[in-house]
Amino acid sequence: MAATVHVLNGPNLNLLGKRQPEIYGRDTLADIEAACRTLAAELGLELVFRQSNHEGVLVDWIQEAREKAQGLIINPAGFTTTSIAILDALLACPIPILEVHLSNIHKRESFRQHSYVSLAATGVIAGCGAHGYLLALRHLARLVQPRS
Ligand code: CA2
Repeated sequence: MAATVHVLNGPNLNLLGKRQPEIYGRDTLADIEAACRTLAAELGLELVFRQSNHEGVLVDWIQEAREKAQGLIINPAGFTTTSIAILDALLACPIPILEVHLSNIHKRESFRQHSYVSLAATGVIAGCGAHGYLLALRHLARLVQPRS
């Protein structure tokens, strides 16, 4: 059976492509989803791709991933630096977790540079734009479908 990867996106990422392209690029979230779907099909992965502006909804989806997914990609956006609830949900989720940021958060304001989510992440990709999601998918494919 194909492994399933859930991709979760946090607050304001629904605005991608409409504002601040110099920081976040010109791709919309729908463009990123389409690229992820194409690559997931190539890699033989099932994909669930979601965005919410609400912390509790993201916690519910992480708990759902715990039951239904073999790998998780999360761009927690503004909750990266604030949400212990999201961190706790991720710590209770025993599957590989890749944290993705479009921008290089380490090159930006100091308040963006600390991530609670990184404490639960298997790996972190930042500063590769929309391509970061594809890098994360490729890496998860190696983790969830190890070659013998
Ligand atoms: O670089 C990233 O992916 C971030 O997670 C994006 C978050 C930001 O708070 C993090 O520090 C880094 C912001 C997402 C909001 O994206 C917008 C896109 C277009 C217009 C307005 C916001």
